[in-house]
Amino acid sequence: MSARKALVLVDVQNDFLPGGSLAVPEGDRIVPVLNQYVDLFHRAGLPIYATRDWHPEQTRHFKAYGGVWPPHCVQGTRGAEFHPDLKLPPETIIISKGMDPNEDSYSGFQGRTAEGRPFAEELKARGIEHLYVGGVATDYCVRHTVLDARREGFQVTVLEDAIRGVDLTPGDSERALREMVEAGATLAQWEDVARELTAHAETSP
Ligand code: VGL
Ligand code: ZN
Repeated sequence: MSARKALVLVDVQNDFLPGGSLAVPEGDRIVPVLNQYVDLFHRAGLPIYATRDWHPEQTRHFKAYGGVWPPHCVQGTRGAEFHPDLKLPPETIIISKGMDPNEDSYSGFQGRTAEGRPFAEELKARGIEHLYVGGVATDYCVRHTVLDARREGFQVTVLEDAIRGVDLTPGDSERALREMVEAGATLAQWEDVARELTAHAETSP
């Protein structure tokens, strides 16, 4: 029997995309690809999660308070909104993270649902065993989310054509991908995933 699947979109927010305060180069190029994945999972009746960085104005995560980043994804600002071209179905479950002013919270697994349920608990309560992960940034939030997912025992497929990195140091994204694979994640592209989900739908009762 195949494991119950879910799509996880990591931090597809204005501040992480071109024009934003912490823009991932070419980050907007993945938005149409993410929309295809959203459509695929939605049609298959599978859950879709969208994580978001959701910081207070003052947090040790920001340069001004001892961190390394310029202000970004401050709660309630335009920069914290999902990219306007991202087509999220109304059933999408939002996972917010980074609210604690003393924590960076790069991982979606440090996040919670609107009801305050930790992400891992939420997934386990729904019987989800296999996560398909896309979004930004490959070398920060995608990396931390994928590594935590493996630690929590989930199967993980990284959507190689639907991620982009910051590369503060050249090669960071490549290294992050290698690390994710070493932790047991699988890399896949659109054709692989479309085939997997279609095959799954055909063999389901
Ligand atoms: C992120 C830097 C700072 C991310 C969040 O979502 O990858 N990166 N905060
Ligand atoms: Zn952040």
